[in-house]
Amino acid sequence: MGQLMAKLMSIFGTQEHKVIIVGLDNAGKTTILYQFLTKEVVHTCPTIGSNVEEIVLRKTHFLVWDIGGQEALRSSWTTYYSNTEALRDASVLIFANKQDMKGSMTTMEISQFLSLSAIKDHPWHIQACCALTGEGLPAGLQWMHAQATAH
Ligand SMILES: Nc1nc2c(ncn2[C@@H]2O[C@H](COP(=O)(O)OP(=O)(O)OP(=O)(O)O)[C@@H](O)[C@H]2O)c(=O)[nH]1
Ligand SMILES: [Mg+2]
Repeated sequence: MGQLMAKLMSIFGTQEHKVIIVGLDNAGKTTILYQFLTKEVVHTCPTIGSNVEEIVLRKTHFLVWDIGGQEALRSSWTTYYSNTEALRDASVLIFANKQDMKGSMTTMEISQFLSLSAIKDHPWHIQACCALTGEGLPAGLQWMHAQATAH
């Protein structure tokens, strides 16, 4: 019955995938979220707490939590990792944002700096992007979609 429900839910597109965006303050997380939703650059203030929005791509629903990255807020990130049973199967997408800025690190440099190749227990992907133009964001969303629909 559970499997049937899961199948039906996937057909009718009611299954919702939880996405948590974390990263350093000023990295552009909120700008990315609203660029996804509105295809425009919104004016942002540093996030205190979180923003939550639903993104739908080809019937796949993502509930996206964008969490403030300031140092004092980082200890609260764990409270967003509730239902960690589900997050055991999490996929990790790293946005290398602000690629328009002179001197920004390339995806290769970031991968090496963060030792991403050491991540063996989760699928991961690094995507170069610029939240101001939206460049790279659809490709990141496509990867998220592929991960979500592969399970
Ligand atoms: N040049 C450039 N600026 C960007 C880019 N993405 C975001 N910004 C700017 O960076 C600043 C911070 O963006 P936010 O989206 O508020 O950053 P945040 O990661 O949500 O920050 P916190 O909420 O404090 O964690 C804003 O002035 C954005 O306009 C980008 O790709 N290129
Ligand atoms: Mg923010």
